[in-house]
Amino acid sequence: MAMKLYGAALSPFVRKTRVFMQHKGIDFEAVHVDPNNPPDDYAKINPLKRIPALEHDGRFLADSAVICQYLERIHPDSPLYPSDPYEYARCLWFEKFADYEVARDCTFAVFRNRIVMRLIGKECNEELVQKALAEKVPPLFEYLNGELEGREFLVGDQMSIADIALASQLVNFRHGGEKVCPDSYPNLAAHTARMHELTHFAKAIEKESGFVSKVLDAG
Ligand SMILES: N[C@@H](CCC(=O)N[C@@H](CS)C(=O)NCC(=O)O)C(=O)O
Repeated sequence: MAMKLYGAALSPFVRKTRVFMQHKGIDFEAVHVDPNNPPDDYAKINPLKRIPALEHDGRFLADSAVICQYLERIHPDSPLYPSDPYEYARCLWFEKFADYEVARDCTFAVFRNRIVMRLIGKECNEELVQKALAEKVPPLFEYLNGELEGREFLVGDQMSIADIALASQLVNFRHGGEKVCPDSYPNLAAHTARMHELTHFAKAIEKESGFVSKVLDAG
């Protein structure tokens, strides 16, 4: 039986997990769960009621980082974690940086206010968005831009979970009407452009952008 991935298309954590699975050629059924209104029994799958969650052979896992590590163990082909111990740890560091720091300021401040709030009929707090853009985002981008100096990928010379996690958060930044400024952060802008051009990201962006435009038009 195919695995089931519970979640919604616009979630950066779900997209990250989906791109990871697609890259590895893992078959899965996408089961829609709206994080703003999850079904009553979803707490049995994830007590935090967050997305994504994975069902495999009747067992469940939650959290994109946990799910991806599990999938890497059971599908080691097309590896998305480096084998060198230090590089492996660096990769986890960048994944965490994307999932917690970049997510907080690019997804939860910018995207959530400008898109999700409209979707659920609430007001966008543009003041909070502007504060994030002026004060919170620049140090994050400066750091990532420096780490990408002379490099194609965040760690080693192959794409890893770190690149996927970061690029996925920056899809939400883009849906929120922002982009990584190429004049201020040329390495990060180039990395983001390369990642977003990859087939699985490009298809997701195209599909999601149509939906985001409708949300904006309706608002
Ligand atoms: N660290 C988690 C974060 C998951 C997360 O925050 N998902 C959001 C959607 S983008 C969610 O489910 N929010 C609903 C809530 O927190 O109640 C992961 O990587 O899976």
